[in-house]
Amino acid sequence: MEQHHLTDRRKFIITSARAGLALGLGSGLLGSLVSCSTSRKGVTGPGRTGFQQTPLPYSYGALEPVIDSTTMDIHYSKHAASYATNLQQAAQAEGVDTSKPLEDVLSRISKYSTKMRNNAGGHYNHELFWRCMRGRMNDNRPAGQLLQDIESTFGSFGNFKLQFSEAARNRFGSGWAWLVRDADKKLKIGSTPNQDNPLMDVSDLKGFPLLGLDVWEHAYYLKYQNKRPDYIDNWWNVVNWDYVQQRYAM
Ligand code: MN3
Repeated sequence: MEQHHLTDRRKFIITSARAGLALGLGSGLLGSLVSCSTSRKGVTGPGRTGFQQTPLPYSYGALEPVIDSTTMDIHYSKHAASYATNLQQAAQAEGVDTSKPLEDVLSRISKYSTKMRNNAGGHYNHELFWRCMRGRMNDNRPAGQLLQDIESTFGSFGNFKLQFSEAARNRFGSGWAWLVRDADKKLKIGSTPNQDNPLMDVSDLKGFPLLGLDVWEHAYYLKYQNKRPDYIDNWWNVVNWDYVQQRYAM
């Protein structure tokens, strides 16, 4: 299974490299595109998510010991895969043009079915979630403008983590915790129920998602059982701040 991912990933990188050469892109820009999400219809960036599940950017075991390999396998290949499949069914049934970004659907989600809401959200949230993580790092923190703005908004990086963790702990039942940039370009922390997200017109929390944390039990139960706070505390060590910064710079 992991071999299969690597193969897909390699194919994508080769395709992207060709596309990059065709567009005359420098290797620096190409590098940042490669780390963004991808789809079979071509390169998509953080503001353009496709309707297909893209390859996991690392192996199932890459986030050990914070997130165990079995959880990642089931989460990616079963839970997230079925959101993508069900989203494609809903898109076909409801006449959605899947060559357009999924973000277009999310911003008008109240016009669609509950099946669309649950699966468009589920697919988008997981595509983002995988990219918001990487292998464990000590003293893992953002840098540059994002760090400065986190410090000026929340007082300190430590305070930011406390507030975000609290939002994640206190989300009753299933849902997500978020760091977003709102319409006034301010950083904001919040949470959403089920598979809703801050791009949806029905969401109380609105903004462009920079960082998302899945607090559904399927994301942590095998390793952490009922101890959601331990999962949240450990998760900070695998946040991919480079990716979050890339989204913030958009
Ligand atoms: Mn999940």
